[in-house]
Amino acid sequence: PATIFRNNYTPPSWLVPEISLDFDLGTELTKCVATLKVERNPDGDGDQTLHLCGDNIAVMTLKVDGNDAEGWSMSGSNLLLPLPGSAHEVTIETHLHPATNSQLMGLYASGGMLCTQCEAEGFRRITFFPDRPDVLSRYTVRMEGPKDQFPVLLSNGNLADSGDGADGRHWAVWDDPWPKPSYLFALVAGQLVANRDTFTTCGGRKVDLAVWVREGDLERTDHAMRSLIASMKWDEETFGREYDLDQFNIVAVSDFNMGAMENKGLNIFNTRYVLADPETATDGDYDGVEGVVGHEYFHNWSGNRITCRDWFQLSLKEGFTVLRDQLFSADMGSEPVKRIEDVRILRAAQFPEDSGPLAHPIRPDSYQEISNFYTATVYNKGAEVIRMMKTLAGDDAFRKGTDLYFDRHDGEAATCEDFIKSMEDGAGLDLTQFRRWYEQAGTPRVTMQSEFDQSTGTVTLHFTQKVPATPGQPNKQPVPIPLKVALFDRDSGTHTGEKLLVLDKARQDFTFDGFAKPPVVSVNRAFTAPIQLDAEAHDDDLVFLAANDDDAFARYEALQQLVTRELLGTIEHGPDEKRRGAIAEAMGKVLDDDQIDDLMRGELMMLPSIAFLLELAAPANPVALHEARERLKGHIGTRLRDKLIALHERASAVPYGLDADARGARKVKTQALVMLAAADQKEAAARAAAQYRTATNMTDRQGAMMVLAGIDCPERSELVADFHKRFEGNALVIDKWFSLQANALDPKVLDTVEALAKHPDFTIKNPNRVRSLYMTMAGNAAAFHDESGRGYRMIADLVLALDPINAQTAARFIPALGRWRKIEPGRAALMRAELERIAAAPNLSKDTREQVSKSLD
Ligand code: B3K
Ligand code: ZN
Repeated sequence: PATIFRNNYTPPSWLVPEISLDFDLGTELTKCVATLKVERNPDGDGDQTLHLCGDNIAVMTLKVDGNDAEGWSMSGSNLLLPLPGSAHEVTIETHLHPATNSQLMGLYASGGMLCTQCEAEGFRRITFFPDRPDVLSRYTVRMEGPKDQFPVLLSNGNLADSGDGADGRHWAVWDDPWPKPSYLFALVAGQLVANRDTFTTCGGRKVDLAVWVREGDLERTDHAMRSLIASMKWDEETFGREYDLDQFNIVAVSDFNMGAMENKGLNIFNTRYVLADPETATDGDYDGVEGVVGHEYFHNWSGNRITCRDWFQLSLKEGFTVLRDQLFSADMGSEPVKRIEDVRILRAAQFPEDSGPLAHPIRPDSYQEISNFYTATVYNKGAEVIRMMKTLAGDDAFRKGTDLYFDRHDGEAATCEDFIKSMEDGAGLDLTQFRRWYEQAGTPRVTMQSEFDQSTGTVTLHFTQKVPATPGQPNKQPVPIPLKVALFDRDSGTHTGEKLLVLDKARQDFTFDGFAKPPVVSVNRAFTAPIQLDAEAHDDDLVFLAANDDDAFARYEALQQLVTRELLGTIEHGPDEKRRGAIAEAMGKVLDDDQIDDLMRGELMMLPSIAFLLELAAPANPVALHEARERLKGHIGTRLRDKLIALHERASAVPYGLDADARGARKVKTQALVMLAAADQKEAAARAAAQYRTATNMTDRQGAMMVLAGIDCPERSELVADFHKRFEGNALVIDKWFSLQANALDPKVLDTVEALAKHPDFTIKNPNRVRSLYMTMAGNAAAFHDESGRGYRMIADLVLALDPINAQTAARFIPALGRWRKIEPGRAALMRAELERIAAAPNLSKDTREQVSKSLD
């Protein structure tokens, strides 16, 4: 497959200022007539030929200015149309087959309804078009179809007209006044019902809001609607962004490759991020709905009003929009808890990517298949990079920078460089060296040693930084790393103020004076920089910070570091009794501390993930790491048994509610159960079964089931069956039923996964179902890394079966196997062998081919 390079960008030769699309709808056959007003681009290369992308479509008719076109040809799947002169009207008819579109890109059918997904390159599966984000057009869409089958007809923009036709047919015309790239086009037709509300913008525009779902799901849409209204208000208040159409529609679809899609005025969502009620959705699911509804809404400015010049600039919209949704969720809930969650995701998903064969800068230099670059790096590290600008600028200056960016580039297809320049000019930053964060892949490694001079009362912090080599980038330069630091007096437990240090050289020292004794150093507070920090702190200092740090993130971090140190030590030379004691004691303080709320307590109780630990231990035996982690949990559970039981009981008495206290209670309830289960399975099984049986909500039920699924006891099979029976027919909860079992800490879990793949509810055609079984198993270290290699084989078998059906989803399983360099040699060889088996298959998709070949390099 061809590699596309960022540096080869050239402006389009032809522009399409207007397009009208006319759809004659049917699930088996949809006819599409596209009329493009094309104009030669004065800034283009003067190419006489109009290049139109196509994918899996054929030309039925082609006209230029009303006459049959002449001299056109196909180049692969693309259409080449030589055009003299500088402006024409091109009309193209294509025939689409939504029911057989299993890739879920372009126009497809999902449960009888029709919907589209065009980002990144799906529009070319609908009609021939210059399918690149720097071609912006005004869209008018007419669609017509049988009214009983498609009573609801939606597209981007505002409804302009509608009416009934002959033979039970009807039609609608939608008009979007805002020029947009083709990837933001959307159409939905089907039997849907709406939860409606209105929002009046700060400028007085009354917007009709609707969340469209299938009939039975309506009662689960209130949280999505509340989240939408909150997002609209928040973006006005926080970023000065007002909505710009009279309508805003969200549609929930059960077959969807990703989380959701920000199509202008018509967001299309995976049902998973729309539907929520207490009985079927966990607190985590509620947060997911709020975050994704916010994310897609925020794209209306960061993505739609200002879009990307080319796909290398993807982080321009995604990194910024992730930061915006993170800040939104922090404002809606607990800021420190949200920060901890975001860092946990970064460490578990992005750090491994950044140190593996698929590492790429947040603004990549090349790609074969752009779908492979919707990554944790582009999204989450991209958000961290913009967060650093905010830290460096301060909140007010940062807002000046974003205001300037929105103002300067409104209506344009912009670049990351445009964003950086706006930040420099608006926020008053010099980002010359900072640009390296866009250029270089790899998580910077920072070391810190502190040195105390008794005679002068000074403390010197000695830092080094190194950005590791990554594929194609052997030599790296230092980046500016903003680090919030505080120096604590170990007697009083206080510090004299937080400082922001900017580390911009390979080695650098910072000196502080006025200390009678060596202080305890707290570094990278609030995780101001996305780095791996190796600070030489004594265990006692970590214990001190875990108990005393006034930065909630730093407190969490100290405990995580202490646990990490112990787990890495355990797999090298066995447990350290003294440290284990210190950990249990620190955890005990967490349980007792009435200064922190339960949401934070729940965070502090979670041990670092295996994915994160593998980054530090590599190459390692993941199963040994997993077992060490379980044993440490068991040790804590045994030592703190009484406190954990008391906590579980206190939390169980809190009635259901969506307020922070009630949510916090549910969070610590399950965390307590998890620790108790690691200590005494039998006792915990009874407690978990009781929690399941008395559960009034999915958070408690899922938490109990998660623990039970890992314990070989009579209640397990009974309650697993009960769960299925209770929620039969609710696809999202049946997804949970699959993933709870695939996630179980059970030696027989691979047998279970194999059996579940044959369950009548399993289907390889639905991405949510596939992920709930297989992505979960791939994330279950003890299962996936089973010594026999069976976990690896099952994932490879899945990739081979899924690739022809849904290449995008199949390719997402490759990174799990691609991590073989982090794994001890025996297992690594088995992982590689599976990658080779995939690579040897004929007709692999471009998506899977790119990921596999890079993973083997
Ligand atoms: N922009 C979409 C991503 C769709 C990508 C499909 N390959 C979702 C989002 O980030 O909001
Ligand atoms: Zn996005």
